[in-house]
Amino acid sequence: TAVTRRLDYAPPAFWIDTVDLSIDLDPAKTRVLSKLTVRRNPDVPAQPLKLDGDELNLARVLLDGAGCSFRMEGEQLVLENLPEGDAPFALEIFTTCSPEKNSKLMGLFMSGGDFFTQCESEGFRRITYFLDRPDVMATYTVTLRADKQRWPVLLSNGNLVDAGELEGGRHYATWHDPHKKPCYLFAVVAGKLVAREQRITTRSGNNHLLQVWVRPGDLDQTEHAMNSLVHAILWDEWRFGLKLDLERFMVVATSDFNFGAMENKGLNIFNSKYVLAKPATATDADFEAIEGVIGHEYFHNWTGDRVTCRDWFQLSLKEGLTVFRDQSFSMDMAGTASARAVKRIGDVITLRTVQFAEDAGPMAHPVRPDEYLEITNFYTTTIYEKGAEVVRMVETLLGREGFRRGLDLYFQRHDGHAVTCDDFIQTMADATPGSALAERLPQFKLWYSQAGTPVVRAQGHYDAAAQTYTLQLSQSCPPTAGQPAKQPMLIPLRLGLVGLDGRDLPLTLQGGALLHGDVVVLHEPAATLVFSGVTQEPVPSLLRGFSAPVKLQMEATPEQLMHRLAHDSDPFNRWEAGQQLALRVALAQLAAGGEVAPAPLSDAHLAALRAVLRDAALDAAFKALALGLPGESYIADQLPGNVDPQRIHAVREAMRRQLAHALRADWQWAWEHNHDTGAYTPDPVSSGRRALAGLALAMLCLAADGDAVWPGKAYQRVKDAGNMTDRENALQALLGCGHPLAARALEGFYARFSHEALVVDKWFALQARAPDVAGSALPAVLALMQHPDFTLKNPNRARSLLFGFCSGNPAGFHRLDGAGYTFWAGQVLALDAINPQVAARLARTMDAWARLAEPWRGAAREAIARVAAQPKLSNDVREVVTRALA
Ligand code: HT7
Ligand code: ZN
Repeated sequence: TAVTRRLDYAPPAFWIDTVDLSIDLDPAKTRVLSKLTVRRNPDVPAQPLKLDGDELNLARVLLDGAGCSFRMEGEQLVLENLPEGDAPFALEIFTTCSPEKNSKLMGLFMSGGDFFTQCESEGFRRITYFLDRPDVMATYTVTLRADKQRWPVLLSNGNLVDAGELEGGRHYATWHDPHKKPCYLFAVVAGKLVAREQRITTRSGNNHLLQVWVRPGDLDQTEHAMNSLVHAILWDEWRFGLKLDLERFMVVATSDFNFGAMENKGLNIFNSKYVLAKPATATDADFEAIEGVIGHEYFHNWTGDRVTCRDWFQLSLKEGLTVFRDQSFSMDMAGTASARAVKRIGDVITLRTVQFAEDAGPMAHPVRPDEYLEITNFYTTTIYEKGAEVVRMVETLLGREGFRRGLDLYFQRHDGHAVTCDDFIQTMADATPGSALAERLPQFKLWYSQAGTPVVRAQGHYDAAAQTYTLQLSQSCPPTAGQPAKQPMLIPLRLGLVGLDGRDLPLTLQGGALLHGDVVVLHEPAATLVFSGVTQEPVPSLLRGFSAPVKLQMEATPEQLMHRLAHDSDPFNRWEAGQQLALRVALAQLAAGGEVAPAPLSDAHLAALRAVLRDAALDAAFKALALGLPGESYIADQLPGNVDPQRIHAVREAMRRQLAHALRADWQWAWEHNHDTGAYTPDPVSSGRRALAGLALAMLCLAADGDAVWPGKAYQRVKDAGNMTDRENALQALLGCGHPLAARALEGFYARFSHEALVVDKWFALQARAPDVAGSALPAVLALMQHPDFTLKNPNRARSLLFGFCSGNPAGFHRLDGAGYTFWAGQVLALDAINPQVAARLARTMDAWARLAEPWRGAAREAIARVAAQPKLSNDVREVVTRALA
């Protein structure tokens, strides 16, 4: 298949106004009759109608009720002799497909004996022939027929308009969706399902039926998802004036799903991981993720469904904006300033560890890509998380009010249309004339077209006599594939100057004003800012709240960093100062060569961390983050190349052990004050306390030095914890210190939860990430692959073990003998034959291979080349490995 390019976009030659689908559901052979009203697009020169298809069996085509000629061009169905003129004509297409053979989980597939669909991006063509592109929007009526006993519930988008019995034990349901939509938002579900139901009346007085559909035994795990949905609906109306536009809104869970969830109009389909939760089986992180993903899919109803993408290059139009909205929602739900900051820090950790790495690797692409071989490879952290940062910068530039005005205009102008990233940003500027965005719109748009992470360098100088503080800023952006030279970007930098007493000094910028009192808009390659009336030498605090997705490089002494760790009024930068301190220690150790120092952290550094841990004014959640060390891959990303993953692991472990030993009494204190959180609720305060208690327990186990007390306590907690967060943390603590009790604890854990698929996933993942004692990790993973519960066919299961090992266990994976990479290659190929999307994601775990030192680099190249040499590779995996080797 050829590369698709953004600049080749052309409007469709035909429009499809209505779609009437009759689907006779059968696992082996589902019969689909599609009746379409089609008309020529008068703005496009006459040409044949080419309908997309994929793995379909075509039985019959009728044009205005009569047989007609057609031909196949590859997988496309081509009709040439169509009526002239603009008048609509009727097409009837009868096809069959086989859901039970559909292991790709795109189109119509089966999960646990039930039927589900996944149509984004190009799955609808696996159900029927169609113009499978998001700018073709139609009104859908869908009749489903199925055996009533096996599939008593029949769902599709919109409103149920008819239902009844049929002969032979079958039944039917007809659904009509009043909203025009692109086919990627079409959905069908049929199964033995039950629903938690709730009626809500919104601010505007409208009444809606909400349903969360799950398998019969899972109803007790739907309360949190339902609460999250209610909160999301109320929040969107409160914050953005966006109302639910459907009488009925449904969420359905399936345990076989390639992604997190899908925003089908009125019928969101979810990976069960993002719906099902009860305290006994789901962790705080799971509860938080459910709120975020339920919010995300619901928010798509406006940013995605009502205003959709013109083409798939515009994916970030809906995804970046919707991630920004779900992040804002979760922050508002978190409540306190501290809990908001904790959420922001979590989001930035993801961005910096995953997206920055993507931007520096072979799959680097702009937020609005220029080309793809397989679009599903571009559901990336750049499109999602960097895209959300771009929207966040728009909000920073416009202010909350201006941003709201912009979004109001966006819906006024574009509701019901398929539009572009340019349309979005132009609207935001048009709504806010004179704003920092409107003034420099073409430059801001570089965020959509330039790949790579910009670097901002800053240097400060204090002039005591003049009482000025001068800040010299410059920016650059590294070359990425196809973009050797970059232009300067528009970068909003939120900043402060921290005084001796830890309080912010007043900011007076010579010859200019700061946006919102604390934001500098850097647009030149280099700029000098002079702050006057600075009565003492300040400690600069730049990029507060992570106001732009850039790498900030600024010299700072350990004392300055410790001052900010102790005092910065911006909690994000307070945390960041601690990360910088730790990072410097790690980088110094890596640069030093020779034996890894057993105790690399200075006494002052340890004292600063102790002070944070003991600070009565700080929340436990913040403390847990501030005492956490940067991850191994993030440390690796800071190196120019020649990465030795084993040494990075050894250095970080030395730091961790020292932190465990030196602060032993403080960890014990933290444990005692936080380990009992009473009856479980997933609120930020008690989940923060559980996080800190979990960290303390892991540290105490690590510092046990042969003493059985703390490992014994951890073992006991695995047995009798009142919730999954505490239980999993305790198990992780035992595994993390390599204690022999871990094996028994794992056994007991499995015995207790073997019937809970999502917990069994955790059980596999925990072991995949377990320390590599004497090369034991890979053999353990190989043994787990033989476990009766393991299967490559279920994406969650495959991810928990394979991704857990290949990306979550660097020391185990990057073996000196290269066996980790050989294993990776084998699994990518095995998965590719089943589910190319999941295989391509696994393939991406080797993205950073070229930055490795020898012998890893050579072994990695060989493994990737082995995959690339496979003749029957999917486009998904081919694109990833070809780029990796380019
Ligand atoms: N918009 C949804 C994308 C999605 C997807 C894409 C490719 C293959 C399978 C998929 N399942 C869902 C997810 C979202 O951003 O809400
Ligand atoms: Zn989304």
